[in-house]
Amino acid sequence: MNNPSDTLVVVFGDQLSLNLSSLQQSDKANSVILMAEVAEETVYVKHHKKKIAFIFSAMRHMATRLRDDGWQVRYVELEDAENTGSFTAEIKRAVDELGCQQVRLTEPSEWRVLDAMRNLANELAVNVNIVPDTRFVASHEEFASWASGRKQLRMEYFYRDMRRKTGLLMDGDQPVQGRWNFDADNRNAAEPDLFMPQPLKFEPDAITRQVLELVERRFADHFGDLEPFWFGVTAEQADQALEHFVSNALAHFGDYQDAMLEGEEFLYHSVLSHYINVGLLDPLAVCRRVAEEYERGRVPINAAEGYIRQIIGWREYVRGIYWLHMPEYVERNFFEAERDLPSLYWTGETPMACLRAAVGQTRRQAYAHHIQRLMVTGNFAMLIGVEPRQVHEWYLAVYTDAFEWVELPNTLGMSQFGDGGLLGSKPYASSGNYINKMSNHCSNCQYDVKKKTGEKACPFNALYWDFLARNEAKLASNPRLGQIYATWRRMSPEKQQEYRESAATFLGQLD
Ligand code: FAD
Ligand code: DLZ
Ligand code: SF4
Repeated sequence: MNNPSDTLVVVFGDQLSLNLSSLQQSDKANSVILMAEVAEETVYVKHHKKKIAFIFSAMRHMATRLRDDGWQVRYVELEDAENTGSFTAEIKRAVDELGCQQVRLTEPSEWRVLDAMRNLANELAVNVNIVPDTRFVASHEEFASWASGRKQLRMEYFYRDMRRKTGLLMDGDQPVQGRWNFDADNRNAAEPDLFMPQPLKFEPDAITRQVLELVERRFADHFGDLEPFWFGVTAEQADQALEHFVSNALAHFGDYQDAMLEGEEFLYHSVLSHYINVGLLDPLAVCRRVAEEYERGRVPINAAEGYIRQIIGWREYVRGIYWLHMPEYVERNFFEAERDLPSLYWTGETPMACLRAAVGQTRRQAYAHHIQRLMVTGNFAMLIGVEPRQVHEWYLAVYTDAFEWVELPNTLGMSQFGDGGLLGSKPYASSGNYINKMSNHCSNCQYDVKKKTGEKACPFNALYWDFLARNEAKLASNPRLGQIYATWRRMSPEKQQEYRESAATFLGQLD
């Protein structure tokens, strides 16, 4: 680079979008793009091997694509001799070596990195221009203004505003078919089906194979199976995966959204979150594609609405909560839970069939669907009282789609109720009954889901009541738990004692 007025445009590993705001505001002739594989990002939590491979390979493919499009790209590989190992040091090195006059970046998705970038701006002699990330429906300001003055934040109301804003599934100013939410139609248990759809899988190309070799060598002690590695790593492949989902699974997405089946890792889920979160798919474009299928009469409303709600509703809502409450959000621990995360979260070794299935596929695929995350691994951690930060760090490490802005509110808020009800109105606590209703795991389990206490009883049953009893002072005033506490109080002291002893025996044997 010879032009001293050049701009260094920093593109992070989850900003792999050609329409990224920092790129749109820069010109090819006077800019150099910096992309860096840095050790610091790979170990701040020890990410699943597949996740590191996915991000590095997608970054390398993006660099090639940007060069093909005429950009100058400075790509720093993990093992480059000069690699300093951190974003800030790599930016400083690039500014010095290239003589850049300014740095531009799209706002990092995580508070930790934004903070580092703001500090860097104070240290560098050149201007650091941080521009908003326009790949979301709601800006930070919009969410903050929606939230301000409300006593309680509820996703459903925010979601309706996002429907109005995007015009998705709208008939003028009314929702199509007269209802905003078709969730009541989405509670079916799935049946084993030989023709169950599978996500589209891709053969690793030469770039991915190089990355796989690197990850195997450098991150052998990280959790998870690296191979088979079948994720797409380009925007074109992510688009193909979207089309595949739309044609094969979307129609049943709603019906079986909450279902779990032994041996079926994906059911009718889209398995697109990792593509969306790193920028290979645009969330709004995905929703438009889904709405189009509904408008053409190819999928029912409960599928299209249910799917779109996850993206313009939940995804946007959790991002809003994250930015409204960071950095203190991560410290929250409403129940003052202190237990360490049991080792079964890493080994998958447990006689509990539902947990074994969820952890096992997490290890194999770096993926589990929402109900497994919420009602199996999340529910169990909350019932046994694991410290929320440890639960958070586990989820952040083990899923390919996990970036703190989306993972933390889902884990600490939605699944652990660690924020005391900021994100959701009541804890997602349940006994074995829920898992039995929504899955066939119990028939494969050495525990008996119908038994309430004792050695053979499903541990979720006693743990559920023990959790409620332990936290009565904090939860009893919650209007949504009134009936449950009334049931607890109606139990005889002997019955209550039996539940609590059964839970204590189980917990005593755990790790
Ligand atoms: P589908 O079931 O096909 O859903 C469609 C899309 O909707 C997803 O691709 C995703 O983009 C979006 N979506 C669905 N639910 C949510 C949600 N609650 N929050 C945000 N987006 C949502 N999602 C992440 O993207 N990253 C995470 O790190 C993450 N951590 C989670 C941790 C816990 C404890 C829980 C309960 C949920 C978490 N989720 C997370 C939300 C959800 O489980 C995943 O988005 C989903 O399982 C991804 O699989 P999929 O693409 O097949 O999703
Ligand atoms: C998750 C991740 C990993 C493992 N490695 C890198 C990396 O080496 N370089 C990079 O730019 N991004 C990486 N990422 C994604 C970042 O953690 C993510 O982009 C930041 O959290 C953004 O705030
Ligand atoms: Fe899970 Fe209990 Fe069913 Fe076993 S019996 S699969 S532990 S819910």
